[in-house]
This record gives sequence, structure tokens and C-alpha cells, in this order.
Amino acid sequence: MNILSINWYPGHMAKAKRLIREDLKLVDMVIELLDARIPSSSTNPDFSSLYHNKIRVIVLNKADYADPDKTKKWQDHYQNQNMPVVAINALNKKDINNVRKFLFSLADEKRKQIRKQKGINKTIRAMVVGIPNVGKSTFINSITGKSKAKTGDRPGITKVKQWFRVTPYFELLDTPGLLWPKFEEELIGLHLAYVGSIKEEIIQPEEVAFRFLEEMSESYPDLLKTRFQLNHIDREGHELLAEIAVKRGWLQSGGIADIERAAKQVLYEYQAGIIGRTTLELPY
Ligand SMILES: Nc1nc2c(ncn2[C@@H]2O[C@H](COP(=O)(O)OP(=O)(O)OP(=O)(O)O)[C@@H](O)[C@H]2O)c(=O)[nH]1
Ligand SMILES: [Mg+2]
Repeated sequence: MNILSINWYPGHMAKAKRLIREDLKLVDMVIELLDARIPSSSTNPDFSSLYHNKIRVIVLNKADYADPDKTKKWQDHYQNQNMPVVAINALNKKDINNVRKFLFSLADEKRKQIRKQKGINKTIRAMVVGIPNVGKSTFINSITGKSKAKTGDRPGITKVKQWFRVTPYFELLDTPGLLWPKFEEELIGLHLAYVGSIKEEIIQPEEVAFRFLEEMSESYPDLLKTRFQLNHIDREGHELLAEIAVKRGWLQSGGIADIERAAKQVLYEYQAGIIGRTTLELPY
């Protein structure tokens, strides 16, 4: 079964992509937010060539939901490629203070360089990009200390780009979340669906939840057992989901397990970090 409906790529994303490409000309820095649970799948392959000549900063966001040891491996991976990287919870004050200092020092360095070359005191502009629901607007609100950017626990909240002034010399651009039309591997689409980056209406929640349970039973069996009180997890996803539905009392008339409800709830609990801290991908 295909997890996505055919022709799922929304027209507004194609349009947003064009606008982002144009705006890239105006910015000195790109802050790329990745989901710390799936750094590889949340990297937009369409964009890597566009970061040429820009300061590129990787932010592993929602690190509070990720496995700390694996986050460290990802940080080392980017550092080894000389890419500035931070791992944060965008809702944590201490994390945000650190990342703010880090960004200001990068921006200052760039400003000094431009002043030396051109004799002007330029405002440094940074574009915040990333997949839907990764936390771009939350990150901007935390950095500016205001809640001007609209946020929400669903993908597709930010519809248009918007500039935010952080200091007289540093501005951030919020952008709509972007995906790309074709995933190289099915697993990329699945991982994006697990973390809630793909709209619920265009995925097959049952299929996604089956695959999620099977993957978790391999990678994080104890978390799965504990959260859903399962004894035997070496079974197929649909059997696991049926047992979860029965255990939680989600039944349809006639006492049949309500698989659709259970699928949505399991995915919601993962997206909300309730199941526990996981990282589903490693840098090698
Ligand atoms: N636990 C946790 N939640 C976060 C973090 N960052 C953002 N969130 C939550 O993630 C959800 C999505 O945040 P947004 O800031 O709206 O995400 P976005 O990337 O702007 O999404 P779009 O505009 O739809 O592309 C919200 O419920 C935030 O509260 C984080 O680091 N940790
Ligand atoms: Mg947003």
C-alpha cells in the first residue's frame, strides 16, 4: 500500500519554493531546522545547492524528543564537515539564549567582514527554512522574545513569509514549511509522516502506524512495551495496533478494534513526545 495519495504535492508548496529561491538572494545566512529525530529525512535535497555563499547553520530542533546519544553523533557529523550546528528545544530558555549568542556572533563576524570590504554597516538577514511543523515559527518567537509568528501542532501553519527584527542589525525570515515532490525512498516519507510533517488528510494513518510500530519494535522495544503495555512485540504492525486498540478500549460497535482511531492516537503520542525519546536515523 502506498502511504501517500497520488499527486499529493500541494500547489502552495511549489509556489512557496519559488519565493524562497528568490528570497535566498537577499539573505546572508540560512538557518536550516531539522527534526532531531530524523535529521536525514528532514533535510530538503532540493535546497543544498542554493546555500552556496551563505552561512549555513544546522539547528537540530525538538532535541528534547530525540535520543541524546544519537543527537551527539549527529552534531559530530556536521561539525566534521565544518558546518555550524546546535541541538535545541526551541521552547527552552537556556537553549535559546545559547543559540541566540551563537547566531549573533556569526552575524557580527559577517557584518564586520562586509564593513571592511564595502564600508557599510549592513543588517544581516537570515532565512529560517525546514519541513512543515519542525518548529520554525516557534524558534523565531523564542529568539525575538515575542509571539508574533503563528505556531501550531499541525503542519502548514505558516502560509506566507514574514520578516522579524531581532536587533537593528539582525533580521530573521519565517517561511512556510516545505517538502519535495518525490521521496527517494519510502522510508523518508514514512519518517516525515511519523513526526507529523505531512498533513493527516493525505496519509494513510493505519499504514503509517503499522510501519511505525514495526520500526519501534526493532529500535526502541522497551519504550513501546512500556507505553502500550505490550508483552510480545515481535509481531506485525497491524496485530500490535489491534492489541493497542483493545487495551485502550477503542472499539467499534460489535467490539471490533477501532484501528483508525488507534492509528491516529499512536501517531499523535509519538508526535507529542509521549512515547519517549527516540532518534530513528544515524549519520552513517
Ligand atoms: N517539544 C518541542 N516542541 C516544539 C519545539 N519546537 C516547536 N515545537 C512545537 O512544534 C509545533 C510546531 O511548531 P511551529 O513553530 O508552528 O512549526 P513550523 O515549522 O513553523 O510549522 P509550519 O509553519 O507549519 O511549517 C508546535 O506545537 C510547537 O510548540 C521543540 O524544540 N520541542
Ligand atoms: Mg511556521
